[in-house]
Amino acid sequence: MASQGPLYIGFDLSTQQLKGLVVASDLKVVNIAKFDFDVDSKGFDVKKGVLTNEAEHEVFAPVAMWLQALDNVLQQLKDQGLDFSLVQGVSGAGQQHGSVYWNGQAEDLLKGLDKGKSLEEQLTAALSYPYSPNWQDASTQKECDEFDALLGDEEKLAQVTGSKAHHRFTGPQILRFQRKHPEEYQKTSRISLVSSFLASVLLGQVAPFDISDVCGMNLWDMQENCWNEDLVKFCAGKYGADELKRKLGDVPHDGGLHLGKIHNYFVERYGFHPKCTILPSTGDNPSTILALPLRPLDAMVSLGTSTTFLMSTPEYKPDPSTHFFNHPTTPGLYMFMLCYKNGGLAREQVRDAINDKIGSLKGSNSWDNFDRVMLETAVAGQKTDTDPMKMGLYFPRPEIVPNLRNGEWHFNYCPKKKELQETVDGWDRPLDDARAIVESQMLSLRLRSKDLVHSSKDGVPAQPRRVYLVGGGSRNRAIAKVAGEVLGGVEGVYSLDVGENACALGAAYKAVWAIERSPGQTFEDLIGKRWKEDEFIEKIADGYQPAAFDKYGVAVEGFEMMEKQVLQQESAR
Ligand code: XUL
Repeated sequence: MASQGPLYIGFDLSTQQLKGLVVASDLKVVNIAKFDFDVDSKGFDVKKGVLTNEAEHEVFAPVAMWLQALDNVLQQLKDQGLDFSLVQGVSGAGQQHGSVYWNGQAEDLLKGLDKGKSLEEQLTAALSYPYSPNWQDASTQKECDEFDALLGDEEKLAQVTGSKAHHRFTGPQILRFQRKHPEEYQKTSRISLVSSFLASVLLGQVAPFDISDVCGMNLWDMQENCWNEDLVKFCAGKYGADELKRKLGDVPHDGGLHLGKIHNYFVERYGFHPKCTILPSTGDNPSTILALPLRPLDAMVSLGTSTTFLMSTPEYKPDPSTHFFNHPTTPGLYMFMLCYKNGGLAREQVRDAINDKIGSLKGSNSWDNFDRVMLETAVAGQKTDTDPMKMGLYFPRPEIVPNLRNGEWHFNYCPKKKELQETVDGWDRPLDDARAIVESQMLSLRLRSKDLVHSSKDGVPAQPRRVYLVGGGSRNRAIAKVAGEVLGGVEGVYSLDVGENACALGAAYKAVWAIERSPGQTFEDLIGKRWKEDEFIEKIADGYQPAAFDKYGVAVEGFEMMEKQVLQQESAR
């Protein structure tokens, strides 16, 4: 039966698709529609949602394609019978760091949207540059070096902005943009992030940046919660800081701020209620932590093509290898993030090698052999306490955590002597790689999150309370078991079975909270009261196992030494 109560839309404008997901006040999903950029877009020759200029390591997306997608997704929801007049609030999530450049006509064109024409027809002319640099862009090494050096070094930049300079971060991207495209930069009246671009179109005026997503720019001072003057001035170059600040706009601190009512275009074309409220859209990672009432000490691990580790924490402990963002809804909390390039592909390569070796599943995508071999292998590949521990690094793609070229390295580690040896002596490859690769990915997470976890029970060492797995790998119970053995998880390891929808769901929940909260009520409190744990999550592994957890505490020391050694070797090459 169609829902009669208030409804909320969460959009997810990600790299390869736009999704619109509708929930009711009780958080149940009632509609969902998708637009796949490669398959569904007309007139854009994108691959995996983007265009590339390999010579300059540029990756970018045509903004007009996103406008086409927004009309299409809304039309699909209408065709599904969604009663738009019940929608009280709309929020969204955008791929992080991407920037959109509006020209001097943008405000008028946004305001004057006419229901008789598409968004693409009307707003393409509002852009001073037709493309949005994508988070996979790697064209800004020079600008990153300059950003890191400006405040002293990468530690200092991380201390101030929550992250060292990264190619994809918007500050280095804007710096390169103003140098490479001076005319377009001068014609730019406002700059949006992908998230605030989405809110702008819905609102019919340029929307401010979101308080969490703004931290993905290397321009925001996390502790002062304002623009860092030195960084903005440097980024603006000869055009001046005041001018750039005008382009960036003011940033409200409330992630649930009511930005305004939806533009009449959407009322007339799709049947939205004129009072429907637009809320700030945030980044896709901050939105993902809103897909459940994540408590401090809970961790989310996304096991997709890449690996992402997310925590909500009251502590700000920046480091060049990690990221801190303002929490998207809750002042006083931060989102901690580790963002790797490698993950699923590396595990699949080991799986395929094992299937080839065993023969029974040659050429298949089955995980049966991998899982069995991994669970039969002892912790750290150590059959007896006197054997060395086996550990490795598996990077089919260049990695960012740590910053290393693609490659594979194998080591034996003797914990008593704290000795490392680069060797495959004693390894039965590729079988021993099954446990070693999953351990390697999890040990890296344990190493880098160790300062954020605490003991939540007497006598139990510091570790996450719960580990939630999302993404493709989250359905694999064997991987979940090893993840729990390495990372811990006092209450266990859970899969959040929302498929690829976590991010859109988080955006829709944010809209529910922003509209229905009582004064001062936190997101965690409101969503926590409505969230039905037994329907939304499943416990898939026990988590903390004292003996294994202690052994991995020893292994993590060897792992850290191994990374340092490989980094040294590589820089000497
Ligand atoms: C995070 C990042 C990616 C994108 C993906 O820093 O760059 O996770 O947000 O859309």
